[in-house]
Amino acid sequence: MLWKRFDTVYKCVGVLLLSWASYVFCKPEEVVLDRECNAVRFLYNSDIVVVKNWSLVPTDGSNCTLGFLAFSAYHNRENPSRIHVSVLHVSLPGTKPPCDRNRLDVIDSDKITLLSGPGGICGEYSHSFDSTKDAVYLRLTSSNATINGKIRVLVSAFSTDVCDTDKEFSCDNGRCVDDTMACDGYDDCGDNSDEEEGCLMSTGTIVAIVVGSCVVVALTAAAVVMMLKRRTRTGWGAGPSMLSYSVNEEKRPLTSVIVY
Ligand SMILES: [Ca+2]
Repeated sequence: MLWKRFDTVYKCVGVLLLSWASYVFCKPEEVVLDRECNAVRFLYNSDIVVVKNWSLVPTDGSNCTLGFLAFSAYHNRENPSRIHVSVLHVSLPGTKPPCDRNRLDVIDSDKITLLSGPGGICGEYSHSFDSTKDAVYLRLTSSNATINGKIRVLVSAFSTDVCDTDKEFSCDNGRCVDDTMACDGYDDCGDNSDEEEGCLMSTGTIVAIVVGSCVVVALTAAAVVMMLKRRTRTGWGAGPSMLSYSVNEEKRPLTSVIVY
């Protein structure tokens, strides 16, 4: 009986954990550049590109290039999706462009045009770029396998076509991005309109809400159980009194009985 009383608590915890998991798993997928040299990935929404093992990046004069091809189920090939590239963080040995030893280049769909300019990206640099068509390439060139550099780049597919409002978020700048990219903590529109103030809660805030809510529900359930036990002991509210009479009972006059 007591076990069933806490059924509501378990349901509450389940719903809150599902909400938290939904928030966590809607984050952009992390893509490790050094594990996917010379590959091309389909980009349905957004990815975060990082480098984890610099010894895997060629230092023989060649490079490590990872391509992204925007793919959307909502727009046709006559009006293909494009890619917004946002360099969130770069820390590469060097000072600033032109970068000679270690550099990151952002290359347009034609595989020739350097969106990031002829000097490349090194040192500490933060900027964003838009592809002209549906592909973009990140090219990493390194001369040292032991450098302790860091790269964190956001690539986001967007469209300038008419938005499918059932499945896409309409940015203030006229772009469309997948619904899953709204309120995920990253500026995918390019004008930050998909990250309106207050729409994103930190992981700590979410954990605090989950724990706090479940404690409140557990305490409420415990109070209800204690109240029910108390009622059982005192008999209060245990059912109708045995002294009650039926209002429909017919009142008959007393008559004398003659015994022979
Ligand atoms: Ca976003």
